[in-house]
Amino acid sequence: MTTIPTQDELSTLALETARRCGVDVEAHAGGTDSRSPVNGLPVASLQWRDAAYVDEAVARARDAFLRWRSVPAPARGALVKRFGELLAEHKDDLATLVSIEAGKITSEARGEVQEMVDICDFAVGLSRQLYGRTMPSERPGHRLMETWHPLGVVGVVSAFNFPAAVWSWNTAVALVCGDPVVWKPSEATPLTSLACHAVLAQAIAETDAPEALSQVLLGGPDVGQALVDHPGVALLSATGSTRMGQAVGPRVAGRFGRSLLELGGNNAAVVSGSADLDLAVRGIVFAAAGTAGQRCTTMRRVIAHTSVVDELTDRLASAYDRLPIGNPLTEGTLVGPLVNRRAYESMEAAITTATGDGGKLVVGGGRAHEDLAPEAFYARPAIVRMDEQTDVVARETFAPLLYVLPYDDFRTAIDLNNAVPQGLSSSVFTSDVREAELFCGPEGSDCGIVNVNIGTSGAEIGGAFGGEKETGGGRESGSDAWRAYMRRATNTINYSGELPLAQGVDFSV
Ligand code: UN1
Repeated sequence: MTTIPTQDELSTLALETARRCGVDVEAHAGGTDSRSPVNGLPVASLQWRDAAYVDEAVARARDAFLRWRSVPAPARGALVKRFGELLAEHKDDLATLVSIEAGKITSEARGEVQEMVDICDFAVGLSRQLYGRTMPSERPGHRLMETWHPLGVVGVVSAFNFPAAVWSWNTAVALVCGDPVVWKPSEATPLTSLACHAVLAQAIAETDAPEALSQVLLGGPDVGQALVDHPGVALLSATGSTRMGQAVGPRVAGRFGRSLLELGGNNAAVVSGSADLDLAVRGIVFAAAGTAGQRCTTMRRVIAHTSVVDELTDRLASAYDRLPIGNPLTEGTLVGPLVNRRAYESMEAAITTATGDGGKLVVGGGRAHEDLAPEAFYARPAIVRMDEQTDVVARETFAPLLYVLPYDDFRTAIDLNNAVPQGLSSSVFTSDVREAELFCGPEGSDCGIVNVNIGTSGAEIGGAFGGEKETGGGRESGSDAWRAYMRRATNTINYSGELPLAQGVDFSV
């Protein structure tokens, strides 16, 4: 039986932890309550900014940009190096805040902070590798090349479920690219964001970098909207629902700003008849029930070959029966709470719709620990066996709800994988190299992340993260995602003493 901390216990722990990360809690006190999903009760009361303040914040960021853009990139890397060291020192404290505000179990919360340390390492290396190409010029005595320059102020709008790591992916890379960041975090996770910012502020102070390289604006949707609309924000990186992205994308495009969108996912695993089922079960349970189903990469669909679908479903159901649900701060818990009542209700509504469509609830559903924590929403991870991919299956329900569908022919499985509006992550469990390659190839999964014999979630930072279709098309984190944070100049350098024109044009006077 789990124990749920009282309001006092949790609030004291949260504020003390934030203080240890360098947050001046008293200076921010007052105003708006935030609740912890752990007990559903208020954990902190903090001042919110209003939309009018965004102007001032962007102006400060702009000043910082004008200085930071001329600092050599490897010297910018020195700031990010220090930031990564401080994050590692504060790993446990930041993880505690993530658990309290996002409801993540300790191991996953620590993993989130590790992801921040990792992206700092990556960005430090990147600070010496912001490569441009050189191209052969068609003209004698000419050189053609491209140079990458800092872009400008980056606005980051982040979601509750990765309240720290997603900001750090953007921030570590933006900083080495020469860009300051103005951050509007989720309303649900204010202390985590203040703590992350405080750690970065310390690194900024220690390395004599401009203070306004990092700003965090606690506030409501109006603050996010003001950032979206501000002409001084060169890149707006937003993580959240597809609906949010549909509002943000066109607004930023309307002012010819750049946007980087990380929106909904409806991620599937195809489990072939040749799959190693032990591996598949473990991979699916982590990806589908881990983080209480609240990752954008959470597995929401399993498309299993008819020869294994029954056995797989039974084995998943028995694993689900053994999942320890409860206080995410307690050792041994694997499934923490949902973020709020709305999330729980949408899960229940989806189960009702799915069973109305002919689906069979195999395991889970309903609430755990209602007696211990009447204001919190601990959902029992659920599996619904479906014959067909109905509308509700094609929607993203941000909760631990997994649909299992059968298939006969591998190409049908690929079609089912792709027949949803979202395109973030996907995986195939198979021992057949031809199936694996087909799934990864041009006729295979249409997602931005395509895995073999691992689940859909838990990507490393080294790769580019993001997806297609309603997922928004953005890529952040590793690989060459840095290019979104810089502007490219193409340079033609003439050292010939003549002036030959391209394409053989003759214009002699
Ligand atoms: C998200 O859910 O918004 O691949 C990000 C993963 C994590 C990031 C998820 N590295 O699951």
